[in-house]
Amino acid sequence: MTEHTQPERSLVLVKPDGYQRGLTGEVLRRIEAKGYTLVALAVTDARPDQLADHYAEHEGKPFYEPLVEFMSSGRLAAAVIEGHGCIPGFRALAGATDPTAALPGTIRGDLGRDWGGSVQQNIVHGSDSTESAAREIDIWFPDLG
Ligand code: DAT
Ligand code: MG
Repeated sequence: MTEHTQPERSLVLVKPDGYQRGLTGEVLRRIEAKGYTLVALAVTDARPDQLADHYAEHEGKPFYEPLVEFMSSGRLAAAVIEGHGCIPGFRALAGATDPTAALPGTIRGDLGRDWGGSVQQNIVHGSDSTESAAREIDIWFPDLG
């Protein structure tokens, strides 16, 4: 079959809650089972400047400070995934932002819950547009072409 469009890339994070709970493999398994390709993978402690860039759109919101604190609370796993439609496709795998509302069958719905904190701990991040993906891939994998 001839491919008519270029595959796109998305930036996925397994957040500190997911990493700490040993769910990195399960998240990556779902990505690969869906058919997307892993093109970069890293386990890292997020630097403050990376989090400031990554979550710039949320600066000033009530959950911003707890969000940055949460994302700094332990190691996370970062991945670049590739495949046609993988930006909305991974968002569908992830499910709704609120893990209580996220549907069973999704990562957040199957594996996440409300822990009573001031920020939602919802296991994964996925880019929400081609522009966000390009920006976020550059934040976490500056050496990736
Ligand atoms: P998403 O991660 O689904 O793209 P987002 O970009 O709107 O969601 O928010 C970034 C993260 O901030 C989200 O994963 C969890 C947290 N968050 C968002 N809205 C929140 C809220 N109203 N209360 C607490 N945490 C929230
Ligand atoms: Mg978002």
